[in-house]
Amino acid sequence: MTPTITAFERSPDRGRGLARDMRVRWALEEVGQPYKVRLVSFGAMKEPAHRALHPFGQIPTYEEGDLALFESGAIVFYIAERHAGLLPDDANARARAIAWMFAALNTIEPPIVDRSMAVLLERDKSWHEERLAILDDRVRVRLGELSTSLGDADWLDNAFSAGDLLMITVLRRLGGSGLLEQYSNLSAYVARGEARPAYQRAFADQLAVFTGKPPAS
Ligand code: GTB
Repeated sequence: MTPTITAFERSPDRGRGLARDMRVRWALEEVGQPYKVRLVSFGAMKEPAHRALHPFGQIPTYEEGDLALFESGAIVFYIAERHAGLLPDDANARARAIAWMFAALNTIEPPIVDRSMAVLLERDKSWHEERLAILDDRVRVRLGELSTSLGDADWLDNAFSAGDLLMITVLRRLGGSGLLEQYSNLSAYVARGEARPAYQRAFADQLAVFTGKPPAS
């Protein structure tokens, strides 16, 4: 059965792969699972029909037969559990890859989101610069630790996994901040993820929603 995901009808990033449906698209592309996309407006997201799929009235959602899922991390995990390619077979390596999925969403993403929200919503406040410096420092602490852990490896734990997929989508949100560039191995890591054919297909599909052009084949 072909799953259906939801995505922004009009993404604030103009389809540059920052909205969280990108993670789900990328995971589906990595495992070779075709999918459909239902685009939703900001208004429709808050209507009962969408809230029946997503209690918080957000995207992405994932529907497959009787199953309706929300939370991008849970959706990527579901996909990774059911298809080969995103989690190792070895039990210990699999558990470590899952730990990296949680690390991406629970440890690295929160300070990055705090920073982007401050840039988006608090620019006009008198204390903005002072607060931004604090938020930048918090992000730098985590990037420094992540950079040390990655070292000169290609991926977080040997083979590419759903942990890398989530981590790279999280780190991409720092684009334009200049923070990622301070860690050359992390910049190269993100570029390595973005170079994957599955990522490129997912990105082109998300961009096509905004440009109205079908992805180049
Ligand atoms: N924890 C949830 C998950 O991981 O699925 C969070 C889902 C979420 O934040 N969804 C956002 C949403 O639906 C879109 S991704 N927002 C509408 C609302 O809450 O009313 C967040 C996002 C949106 C846009 C950009 N951008 O344009 O740069 C980046 C990230």
